[in-house]
Amino acid sequence: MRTNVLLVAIGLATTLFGPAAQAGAVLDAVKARGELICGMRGDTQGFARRDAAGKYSGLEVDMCRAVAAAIFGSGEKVKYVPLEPAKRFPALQDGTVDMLASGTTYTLTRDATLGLDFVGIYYFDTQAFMAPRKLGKKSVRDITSASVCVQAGTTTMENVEDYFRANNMTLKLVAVNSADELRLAFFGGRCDLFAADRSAVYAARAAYASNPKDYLILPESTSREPLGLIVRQGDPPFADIVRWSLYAMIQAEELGVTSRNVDEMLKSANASIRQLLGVAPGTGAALKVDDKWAYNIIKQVGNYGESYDRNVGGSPLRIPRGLNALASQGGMQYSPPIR
Ligand SMILES: N[C@@H](CCC(=O)N[C@@H](CS)C(=O)NCC(=O)O)C(=O)O
Repeated sequence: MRTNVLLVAIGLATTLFGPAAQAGAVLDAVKARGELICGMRGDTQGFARRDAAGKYSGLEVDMCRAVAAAIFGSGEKVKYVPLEPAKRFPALQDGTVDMLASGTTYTLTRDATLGLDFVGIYYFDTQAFMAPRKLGKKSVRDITSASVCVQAGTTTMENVEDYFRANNMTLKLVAVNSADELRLAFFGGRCDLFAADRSAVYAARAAYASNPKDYLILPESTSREPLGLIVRQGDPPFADIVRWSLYAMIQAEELGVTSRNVDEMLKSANASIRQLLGVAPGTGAALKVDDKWAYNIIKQVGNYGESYDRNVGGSPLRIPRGLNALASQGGMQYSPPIR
């Protein structure tokens, strides 16, 4: 079954890819349009959320703002397109969006067969289960049989099937399409467990549980879900800007450059800071953008840690930094040299 789905996906992908992109064509088109079109998750607290005034915020939104700041000098020049999981790859393949920062796990098959490229990992996620406290399950080890709500078209669904099979647990899968359907199904009592990326589990509990304290997020991480920034294959200059926009945010945190002190830092004698902020020229020309590209990202969006704390680490999500801490702090995030 899964093989068939995969083959259909590969077949579709090969027929759907638009005209072969020529190097620089996407970047040129984005510049000519004056706006970046970014696909992200549907309403996900801390990652991609629209407030009553229509303003988007979240860690994924910040990834898009960073790329716009690098290209245009303004992080505001972004059009956001919320996408449910099954729609995100087609939207990138057919050019509806320029890039995805959409809670999408970097896997070999997706990278190698969809005509897309993963260019960086902005969030090291894992898969988690949530259960109503009254179910009395404190650990996945307490579960022998369960109905599980998941979103179709996700790695989650495959992981849950694999995990239950490997541990001789009885599974009743309730697969739905959108995040809204998932929350309605679970909080409406249609399943024992809610399975998703840990980020989405925290987001759903914080934003949608009538009383978050009634729900327990089980401690086990049942898979690795590195969430990637994704572009169409065939335009390395655009891919480079997306990749290095993320790295600039990480590098800024490593160097102690923040949105608040970045102007002061322009006077720094530190060669790495001078290079990052474009005081020492060169990286802008290499990326075909202004030498102040990283300065603009940091000034407007902040460094990676600032974005993390603002969106994910603070209230209401309070997800510990964990794997997303800098490598120098025991985590996984670090930037190759910006020079
Ligand atoms: N990271 C996994 C899971 C993706 C996933 O489940 N995404 C959900 C929640 S994390 C989503 O994007 N929901 C937003 C929506 O459906 O609008 C994958 O790439 O397959």
